[in-house]
Amino acid sequence: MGLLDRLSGLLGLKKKEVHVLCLGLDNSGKTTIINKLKPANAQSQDIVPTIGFSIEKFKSSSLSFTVFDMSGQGRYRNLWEHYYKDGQAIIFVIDSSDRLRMVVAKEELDTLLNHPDIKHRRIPILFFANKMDLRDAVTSVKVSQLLCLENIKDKPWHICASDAIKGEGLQEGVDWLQDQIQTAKT
Ligand SMILES: Nc1nc2c(ncn2[C@@H]2O[C@H](COP(=O)(O)OP(=O)(O)OP(=O)(O)O)[C@@H](O)[C@H]2O)c(=O)[nH]1
Ligand SMILES: [Mg+2]
Repeated sequence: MGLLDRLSGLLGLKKKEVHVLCLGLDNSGKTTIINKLKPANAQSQDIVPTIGFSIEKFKSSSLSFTVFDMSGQGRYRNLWEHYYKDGQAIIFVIDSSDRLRMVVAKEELDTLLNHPDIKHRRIPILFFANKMDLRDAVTSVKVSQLLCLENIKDKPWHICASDAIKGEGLQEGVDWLQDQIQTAKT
């Protein structure tokens, strides 16, 4: 750590760093969400399907997030578990208009929740019921029922309806995550 870093840390100017995993099926909108959380001048105009994973950064009022934006494609999903240990929070994104694959999203969530590196930790999970702008989208309450979120008793979780293209619902989610992380550390 450099002298400047240390000084700004001591003065409380430096934001706490948090490692977050962004998970969910391909095409659910993970990269679009993370991109929208960056300052306008750092946002990419061209979002393409993620290959493997990509490391992104964004800040909230008091935290500095490093996000592992994982690919949701079937062939890359086995990469997710290698990053569970270092994750301090999870953002799980669902395409609310993709009724057909909701059951696959649930399977992936259940596998995640039962993983030894996750199962016994009080890691906060923020769900985005994304693509709310689409006509076929079901409500966040319905998404929560389809994924049986009420069964998650040992971890703090929260679900937000979002439209990542317009950026709606994202701030509410990040505010919740920030609160959880700060409460856990104090
Ligand atoms: N209508 C609508 N489209 C969205 C929304 N969020 C993302 N998209 C679109 O959905 C497509 C997939 O978005 P990505 O952000 O690449 O999805 P991803 O989850 O990162 O996908 P992988 O990287 O393949 O796992 C893109 O065409 C986005 O523009 C949303 O809220 N509403
Ligand atoms: Mg992506």
